[in-house]
Amino acid sequence: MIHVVALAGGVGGAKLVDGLAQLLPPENLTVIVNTGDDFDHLGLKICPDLDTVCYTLAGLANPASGWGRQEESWNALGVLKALGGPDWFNLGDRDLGLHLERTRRLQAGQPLSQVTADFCRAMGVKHPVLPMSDQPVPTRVFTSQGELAFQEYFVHRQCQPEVNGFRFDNVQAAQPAPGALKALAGADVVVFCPSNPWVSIDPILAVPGMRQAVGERPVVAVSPIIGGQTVKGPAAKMYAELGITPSALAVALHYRSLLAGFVFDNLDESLAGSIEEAGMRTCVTDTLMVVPDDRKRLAGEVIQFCQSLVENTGPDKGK
Ligand code: FO1
Repeated sequence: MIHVVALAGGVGGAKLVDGLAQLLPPENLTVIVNTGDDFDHLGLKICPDLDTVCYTLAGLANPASGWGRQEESWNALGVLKALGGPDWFNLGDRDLGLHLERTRRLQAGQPLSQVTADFCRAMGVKHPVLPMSDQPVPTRVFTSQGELAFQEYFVHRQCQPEVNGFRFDNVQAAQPAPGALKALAGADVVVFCPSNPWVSIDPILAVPGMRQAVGERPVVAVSPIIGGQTVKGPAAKMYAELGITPSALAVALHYRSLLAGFVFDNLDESLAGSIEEAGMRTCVTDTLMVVPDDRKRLAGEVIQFCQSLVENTGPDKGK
């Protein structure tokens, strides 16, 4: 059975990770998660993508939003609001409990990767989930309304300001989290989940050493864009604002130099020729994950595609 390292951001990425985790045992799947979205809020350290992946794998995620927890209550937020505090970022009571404990541990000097591993164990998550780095690498968004912190852009301003670039603060001083490079070196294939290329996958690749380690393995990306639109989030809007027509082809070209294979939706079948011309193999299928069973089905197709790439190209580059 193949060894996979999956790179993931938030909700879309977490769904595919969940499917992969249903088919691959913990020793065959490691997940590396974007932490560029992390921020300090109300004195707490919030790690939205890490939490989304962990809650999803634990079966605790809110099925409606994809982020936060199921069976959530909002008493603390209600009190905060009544007192005139900042209530634009929705933190539920159960979720807050996790943020309190993570913040306490980080302040006591534990690295984020250790805290995440401990929380995964406590929540029954068996597959290794690693933050991209233990050092904070906050994403900054350059917009028509000035430079914004990521969650200020994403949640507070609801992705409305026009985007013209990104910066991953502090990235040169960051290192891949312990275990990340080793997992990549042992992987038969790296899967880029259907996450935002600009602000979910690029920050992971920007951590020094990560792009090179990924580039030494065959890489398969799953498109987060279907029919020119993003399933969730601002990826398509970002492409358009950056002057690139949003499409599965645009995503394939975004990663081009890294990719051995690209998985995209039946709706975009007509792009197959152009994507293959860019030098990668293609897998055209139903990539929309609506109901829980879709995750396992798509993950099965991705694994099969990865296996065929690895078998046909030998143990080397897969290209
Ligand atoms: N996304 C929202 O659109 N609105 C929110 O109020 C919100 C709160 C929130 C709380 C905890 C958490 O882990 C995630 C949360 N998210 C919220 C999602 C998150 O900010 C974004 O989806 C990611 O950063 C992008 O991947």
